[in-house]
Amino acid sequence: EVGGGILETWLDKHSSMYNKATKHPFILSIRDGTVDLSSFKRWLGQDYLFVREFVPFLASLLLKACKESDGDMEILLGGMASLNDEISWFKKEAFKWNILLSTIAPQNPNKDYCRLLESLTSPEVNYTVAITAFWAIEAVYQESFSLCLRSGSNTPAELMDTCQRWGNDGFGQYCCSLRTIANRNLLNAPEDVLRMAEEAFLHVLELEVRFWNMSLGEM
Ligand code: HMH
Repeated sequence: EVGGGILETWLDKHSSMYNKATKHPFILSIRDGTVDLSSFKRWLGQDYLFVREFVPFLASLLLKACKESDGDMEILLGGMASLNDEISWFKKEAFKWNILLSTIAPQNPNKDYCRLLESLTSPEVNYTVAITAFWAIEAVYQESFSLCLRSGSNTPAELMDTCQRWGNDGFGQYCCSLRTIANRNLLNAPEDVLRMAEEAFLHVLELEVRFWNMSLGEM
């Protein structure tokens, strides 16, 4: 069930935008070992704020999944458990880098991304649209950070833990499960839902690029 779905069609159709999101200069600088640590610290602080906003979105998705399918619910519940761990990890990591999380204010690209999450949290938003966006959000990080773990990469030792968090095989499997779920729902979706899901997918890619740009200090 890996290839041949609607998401694969969209990945192909929008491959240039997808590559901009998954092979961003910020990620390439981590992989090449040339990363500016102030950029990394900016990313870390902003992503902590993003992940906190991610919780109500995932909660709303879980609520929708409970009404749709038991199998989906279990996968998303696993995601919720990881998110709990992730928030603790951010706190530990911030301490390691001397970042005071309580003093960080969200920058505009982050605010815009959180606004998208908030709009997708509404009960009126179709489950298929929301799960498509959720898959895209997770897949961009998985693809990006796994690039920094490939053989031949020059990722600094102190950033390996970060890259492993989203680049590890378990997270890769999780993203695969999300893609399967989204594809199954898209296959049965009416035309207007398909259009909204593709729009949400593109919106996520756009905001991921802006989020990486923000980390580089370019807004
Ligand atoms: C901006 N996108 C952003 N932050 C994250 N932590 C993820 C995706 C993956 O959870």
